[in-house]
Amino acid sequence: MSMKMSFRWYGEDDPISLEYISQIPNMHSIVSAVYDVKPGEVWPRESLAKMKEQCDAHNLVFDVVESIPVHENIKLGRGNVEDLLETYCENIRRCAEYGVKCVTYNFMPVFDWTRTQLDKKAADGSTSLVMYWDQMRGLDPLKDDIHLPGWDSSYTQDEVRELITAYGELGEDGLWANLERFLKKVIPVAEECGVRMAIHPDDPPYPIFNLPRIITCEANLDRFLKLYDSPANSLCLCTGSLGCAASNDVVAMVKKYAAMDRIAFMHIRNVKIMEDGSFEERAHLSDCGSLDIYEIVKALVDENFDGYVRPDHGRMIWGETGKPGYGLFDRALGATYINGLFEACEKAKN
Ligand SMILES: [Mn+2]
Repeated sequence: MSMKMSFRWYGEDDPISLEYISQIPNMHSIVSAVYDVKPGEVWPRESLAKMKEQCDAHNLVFDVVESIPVHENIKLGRGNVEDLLETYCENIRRCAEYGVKCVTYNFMPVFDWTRTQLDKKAADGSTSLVMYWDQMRGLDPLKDDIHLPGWDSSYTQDEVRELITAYGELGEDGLWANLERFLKKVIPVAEECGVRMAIHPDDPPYPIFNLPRIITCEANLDRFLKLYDSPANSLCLCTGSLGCAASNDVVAMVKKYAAMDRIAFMHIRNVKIMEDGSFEERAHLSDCGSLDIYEIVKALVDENFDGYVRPDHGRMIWGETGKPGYGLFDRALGATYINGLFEACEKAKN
């Protein structure tokens, strides 16, 4: 197979061992990050060296980073932006020194993703992450103390309010301008050191609490890619994030951007969109959700995709506990299913 299968690993604190990950058939790459420094700080070489060493020892390659977080001041274009951009570039250089080929990041204001529950029980007893609009409506982060799962608890409620107000004033146009400034600084460095930057779409791909969201749909992905026309400025195409807006034709997007060679990294998972726009994360199989995973993989194979693939979030099954979305069992099932689709599509093509 020409694609490279990968698995996210949260480092030594991850209850899932590299040994277990290496036992999943066709596993090639580890997707990880340095977790011992704050956003905006330089990643210690010792941490990267250790990560590489640990992966090497299990015949896995540490060549994908998810993610180097983008400091809020870069996204807001305020304060010490120039210093922060310099640090960001230095982190790309350091990752490249240790063999990293792909760096994922996102440009979402304040919160990486939004869900209302992380352990919603399905009829079969498995649990998964969900976002239900009836639990979201009526919440106002400017008035209420909100503790949604996944929201960075390092912020105080006052800090969250200040950020939300600042992003409201910035608006979409301001966020686009700051993204362009980021790309103009960072992409030349990535090109120099042979790294493909892969932006992750907003999750979900529409405004939450009036925060501007820009990496959301085909028109905006086109606009993003044109901001800096280089393979080093590419997408992390997350089927589950783009796929929770019914207006996104994920298969068509995969086909188009794979043909342009602007997908560096695929996150593959399925979601079920409900009538009111709420969504539930589901098993990877096409039948379990709203996305046709077979057609997505077929589009990749048709366009000779040779980038990285990882099974994105899984359900919690077989009594496993741990980081919601990031258990071993269902992600391993997902990887195996995706491997099967790739093998079948490649054999049908030849
Ligand atoms: Mn994703």
